[in-house]
Amino acid sequence: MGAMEFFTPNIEKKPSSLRYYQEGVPSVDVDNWRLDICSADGRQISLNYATLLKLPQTTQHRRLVCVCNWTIKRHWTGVLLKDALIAAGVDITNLQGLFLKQVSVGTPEKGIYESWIDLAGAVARGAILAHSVDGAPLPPEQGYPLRLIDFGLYAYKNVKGLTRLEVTPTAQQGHWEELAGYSLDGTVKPKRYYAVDLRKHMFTMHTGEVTEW
Ligand SMILES: Nc1nc2c(c(=O)[nH]1)N[C@H]1C(S)=C(S)[C@@H](COP(=O)(O)O)O[C@H]1N2
Ligand SMILES: [Mo]
Repeated sequence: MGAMEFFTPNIEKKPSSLRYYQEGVPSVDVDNWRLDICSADGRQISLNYATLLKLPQTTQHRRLVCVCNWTIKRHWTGVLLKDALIAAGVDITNLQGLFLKQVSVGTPEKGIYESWIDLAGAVARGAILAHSVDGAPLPPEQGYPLRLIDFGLYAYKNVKGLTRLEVTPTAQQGHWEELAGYSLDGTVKPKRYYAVDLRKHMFTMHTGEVTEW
């Protein structure tokens, strides 16, 4: 894969990720980092970074949308959420009515960031656990070592610096839902957004992932 394949135009115009790391950028030692995945019945497994890299990998050119009206399309590499759940022994044929709680590493000063998403929907939409963007490991402020992205949802539903996933029957409000009244569901709305990569305002006419530009 050539470097050009992973080029994002106007990347220097992207809003600062420091503004979108509510709990502060954690410093993660990847040798001690784990992704814990907890099933609905309480069984838990821990995947280390090397194990994650051994699962089937996927690179996808998809658009992330922030609720505050900017969006950027980049090349995300990682593992399908579905494949990580299978590796954890989660029965993915029966996810209806369940939610996925995501928990960040956090910092001692500002705590952690959590988000609950509809699990069946996330799997159906091809949500990914991304460890790289545009061909390089995630920079610390963009969620190193791992972030979940469900491209049908606003980015506040997608946790950077991820360390724990829990399958659960109930959803709670995360940081921005509580503070700013953003919807618990988080589905991207039909609206005008500023596309950083295109350097222009664009409309999307439907709800969910923006795939037409
Ligand atoms: N752990 C954590 N993840 C987070 C956030 C956060 O504050 N903490 N902010 C979210 C919001 S509101 C946005 S817009 C995106 C920003 O991602 P970026 O740093 O790649 O721009 O991260 C999301 N994930
Ligand atoms: Mo956001």
